[in-house]
Amino acid sequence: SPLPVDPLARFKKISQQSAPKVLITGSLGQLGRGLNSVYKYMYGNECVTMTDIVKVPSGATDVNNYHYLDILNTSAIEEAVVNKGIDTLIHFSALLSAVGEQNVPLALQVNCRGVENILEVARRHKLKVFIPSTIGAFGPTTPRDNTPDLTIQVPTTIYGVSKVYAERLGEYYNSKFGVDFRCLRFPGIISATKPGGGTTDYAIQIFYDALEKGRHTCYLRPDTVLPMMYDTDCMASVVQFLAADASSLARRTYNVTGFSFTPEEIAAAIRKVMPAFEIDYKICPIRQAIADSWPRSLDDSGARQDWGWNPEYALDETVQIMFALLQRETG
Ligand code: AKB
Repeated sequence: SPLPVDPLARFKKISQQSAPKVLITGSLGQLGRGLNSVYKYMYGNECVTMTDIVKVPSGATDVNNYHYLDILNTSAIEEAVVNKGIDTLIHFSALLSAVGEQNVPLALQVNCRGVENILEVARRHKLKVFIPSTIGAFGPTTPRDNTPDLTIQVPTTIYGVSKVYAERLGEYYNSKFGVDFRCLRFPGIISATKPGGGTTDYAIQIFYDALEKGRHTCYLRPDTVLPMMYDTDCMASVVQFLAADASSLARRTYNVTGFSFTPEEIAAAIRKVMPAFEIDYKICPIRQAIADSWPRSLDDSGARQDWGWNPEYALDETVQIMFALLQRETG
């Protein structure tokens, strides 16, 4: 069935600039494939090099120009940058919040050593570099509603600690060495791709379960409010932020967000499309504690003012497009 909106249409507006040469790390994760499609659509097949450490899933038709790249190996990153004439690094490799708690040494390696390597390569080769941060970079002492760009950041997960480190190290590389570092703090991202190891993952799994079983068992309490954003808005925020003139940026790290809801509220939105949908709850204490330490909503007025950020999807539109995409995927 046709999609309610053409997800790529808005990117035409941004594609007036000359084509960047982009390398994406962790490109087979939740966000990489979508961003690859957007850049390909805007500038043609050759502008993106996708990299990761796993094999391409069989049947994937959207993966092109793909290479093995271990972000813990600085000279391998450099080799790819030099060989491909890269000018922009988009660093998506990371262990997410829930899985990070299960393997702290690996989280430190991937999330901290990886960021150090990426920033060093960006410094040496004068690259623009995007590293996402997250609501996880805030903690229980942060104001939880309308959390501003500049506020208390005392996270209680290794994921959050590593993301504050990435933010601070990137800002330091910017002021000390002039590296064009850019960073957005994302809420939970809702996409038609399975994520791995996050606290906000239920907001994706709920759609797969709705279509497969007509019901979902949620690991968060029904009243847990978290900020979220639909995939296309997330892609637009990256592309638009990277294209923004450096002189318009008041800082290098901004909040961006879409809308906030509880499991109860998303279940109600799903029932508008699938009236028989049911939800029940089996709380995971680890993920609940993480969610309870995070903001309920983000203030992204800085991004709106400085570089024109403007999300397009609210909850109902997100539900509609998720069903349309997943139904198309499963035939
Ligand atoms: C997670 O839940 O860990 C991520 C995030 C909000 O950064 N999706």
